[in-house]
Amino acid sequence: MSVVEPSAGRERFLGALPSGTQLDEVQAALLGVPFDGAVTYRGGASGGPAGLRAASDSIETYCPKLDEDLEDRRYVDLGDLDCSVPDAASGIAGETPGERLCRSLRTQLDARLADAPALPVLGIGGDHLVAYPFLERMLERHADLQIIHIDAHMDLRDEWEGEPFNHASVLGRARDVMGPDHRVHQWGIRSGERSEYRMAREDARFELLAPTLEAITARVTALCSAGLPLYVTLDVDGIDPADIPGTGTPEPDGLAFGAVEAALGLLATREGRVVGADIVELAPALDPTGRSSVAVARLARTLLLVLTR
Ligand SMILES: [Mn+2]
Repeated sequence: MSVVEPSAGRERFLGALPSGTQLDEVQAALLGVPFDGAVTYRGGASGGPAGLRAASDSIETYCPKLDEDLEDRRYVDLGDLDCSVPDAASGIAGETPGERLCRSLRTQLDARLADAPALPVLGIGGDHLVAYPFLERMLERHADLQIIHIDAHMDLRDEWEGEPFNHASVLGRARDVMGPDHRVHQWGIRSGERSEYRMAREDARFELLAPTLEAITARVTALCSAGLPLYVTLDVDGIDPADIPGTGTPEPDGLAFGAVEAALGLLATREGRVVGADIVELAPALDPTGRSSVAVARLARTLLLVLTR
């Protein structure tokens, strides 16, 4: 049984339980993945986990919109995964550095959760590539997994400069291992190559929802009623850069912060089954005002309330 050490003070809602907490005593766990070596424009997402933990000090544990308080929930911050990229001589399988990194992260993830394999986990990136091992693990565990993909970008490329495992191709790699009953519900996407849009249109397992709260509400309600296992991969650049400028690949005309918070909040109130989530692409250093990290901490609070219900 793992003995876990919180990585922030108790006044922060991340790292909220004292050291010595056992994994079978908690309802969810949080894991940081401070890696941004797979970005295509600007770095900084490696600072995401630390920035989010620090910003969690600035907001309350109580969510007035949901009338729920994280103080009533039991979760633990398991700290960060080792994000060093294994080289070809490391013995870790993988044709490319990105693939070897994903293998290494997956191995660490499985080891951390060996005593509680079904425990819902919130992964904190890092660039979007780090979501791959979390997604892959959930796709393997749930043959009918429903992925809610909130993002500005399709992320369905074959490769980026010769690397198939990149933040611009992470959903493409997930697609490679998806089965016939897996689905991806995309929301907020407004950027991609023509070929990525074509791929999403032609693959019946993908659906691009209208960028409205009504569209996501209807979909979440239907998925929850059907009792299907849900996984949320939240790239913060899905939200408008006016609300979250601290991200590496901003794209105008995004989702309103309040709509995204409301959509995630639905998952806390509907009788759904959310088996895991990640938040990626927060780059605190790209926003000197600090408001991006605070905004993302609000979304992390909501997702923790979802995962611990
Ligand atoms: Mn993106």
